[in-house]
Amino acid sequence: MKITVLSLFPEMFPTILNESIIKRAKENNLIEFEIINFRDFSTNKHHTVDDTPYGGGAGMVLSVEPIYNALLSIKGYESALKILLTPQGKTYKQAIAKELATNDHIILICGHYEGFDERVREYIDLELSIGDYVLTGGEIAALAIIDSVVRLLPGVLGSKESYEKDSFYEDSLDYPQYTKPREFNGLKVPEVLLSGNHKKIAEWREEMKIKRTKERRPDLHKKTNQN
Ligand code: 6GU
Repeated sequence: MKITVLSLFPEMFPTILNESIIKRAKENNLIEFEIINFRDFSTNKHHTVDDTPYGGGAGMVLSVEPIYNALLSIKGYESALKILLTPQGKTYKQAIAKELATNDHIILICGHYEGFDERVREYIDLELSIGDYVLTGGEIAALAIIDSVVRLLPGVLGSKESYEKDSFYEDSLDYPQYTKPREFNGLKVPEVLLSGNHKKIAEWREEMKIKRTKERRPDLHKKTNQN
């Protein structure tokens, strides 16, 4: 898979993309990144990428031209899935991560300031938000999306780290986990986990998943219709 990012702050990306699981996925050629500063595609003398809004009002609006020119410069851009990152987008969920992970090439466009010239939306396929709060720009949203998509690509996680038991994988939360020591400050590990009875342990985990989802995320619980 290839992920292209259009951003005015390309230096926000390398640290996170060069660590841990994403770094390993790159080394194994499972993912390739291309980070483009769309300021480089401004055609005016001062390389501006924004201007004051028509009709007046505060702040600056990102111009359509540099973004359009940057998109056209991307090899294979016609067939790539082009995604605009804004607080007005569809709320990002694990189900969307699974869908994105099936694409060969996605393009993430990060905005700043008061938003994009509305005409940018003519050239994209999907608009996403990572939740109901406002970020100063789309970069952190792009990184959240990248991280969640890359770990779903075949071969990225070993079977030990597998995503199939993740929270949200089947619209439910994870069960509680414990490791050594058996007792800490009087807090004991549940007896069943020490029993060696795999059937009992699996039953307990399933029960805890349902209990947790019901208590913490009644919305998810209702959706999956467990009791
Ligand atoms: Cl994608 N961008 C910005 N600027 N703020 C956000 C967001 C995106 N998602 C949630 N808040």
